[in-house]
Amino acid sequence: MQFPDHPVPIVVLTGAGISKESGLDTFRDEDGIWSKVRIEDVATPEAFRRDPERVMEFYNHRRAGLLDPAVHPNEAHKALARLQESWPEEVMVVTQNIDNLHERGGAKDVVHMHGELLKVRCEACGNISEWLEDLTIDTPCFVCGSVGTKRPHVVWFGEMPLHMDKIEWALTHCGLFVSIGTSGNVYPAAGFVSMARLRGKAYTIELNLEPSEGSSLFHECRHGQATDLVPAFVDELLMRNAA
Ligand code: BJW
Repeated sequence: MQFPDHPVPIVVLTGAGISKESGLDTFRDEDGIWSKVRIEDVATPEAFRRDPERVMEFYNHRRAGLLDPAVHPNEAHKALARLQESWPEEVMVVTQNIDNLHERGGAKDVVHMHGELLKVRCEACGNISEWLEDLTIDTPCFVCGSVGTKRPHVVWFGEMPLHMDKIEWALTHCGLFVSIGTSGNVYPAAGFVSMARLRGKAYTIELNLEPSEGSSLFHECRHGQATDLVPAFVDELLMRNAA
């Protein structure tokens, strides 16, 4: 299969690697988050039921890290916003990341399949609201007044990722699928490349520091830092389109 020779709808999937050069940790690299805390202690509904304070402390720490003034969107986030702005067809950015660096880099309508760190959800009334401070188990819901029902608006293992209908539709109708900075360890995101190839008949490209778990499934792989690879790839796409 060849690289598309005309503008096609694009789906871009991003993971923690795209935000690494902005100063946010990845999960499965040697110094990543899962080398410091156990998934079973902080990223499952069971962990939250067993020890909500521990889980909230984990997300409070990461929220404060994201709000650190030294953390900015990098050239890879900005390049994807430039692609959305200039590409004649739809460019859907689907991210597994719960940070807001795509939006701050200028991207529009970002699909956060694993939730958002700067939002909390009330399990009693379902209200989702922006949240920039520490969250505690005593924080009442300002909509329904319940106490002990607020949680980080993130998707833990065993929970259903968000916006799946919209994502699957886009994967089925895209002509190009680009996966950036993700290790391909977590489903359903790890299965998107196959869905785009088989259902969408898309050309598929991986841009990652190193070969991911599923790198053999892609038509093409480029390896290096996201801030080098992504701007160069976007320039290449826009030049092909201009030619
Ligand atoms: C760079 C770089 C640089 C570094 N430049 N690159 C099918 C088969 C087997 C299991 C399952 C299956 N389907 C579902 C499952 C179960 C499970 C799962 O996948 N388990 C696996 C471990 C096998 N999946 C789920 O539970 C999901 N839910 C689900 O499927 O629901 C269906 C269902 C539910 C109920 C009933 C019935 C059905 C939910 C998954 C939730 C994931 N949540 C987390 C944490 C929450 C958010 C948070 O706290 O941030 O999401 S886990 C964590 O991993 C986080 C990430 O979004 C996710 C992916 O990680 P990512 O982004 O790939 O990061 P890394 O660190 O792994 O990789 C970074 C990459 O970047 C590396 O390759 C580096 O080399 C690279 N890199 N620097 C470029 N500068």
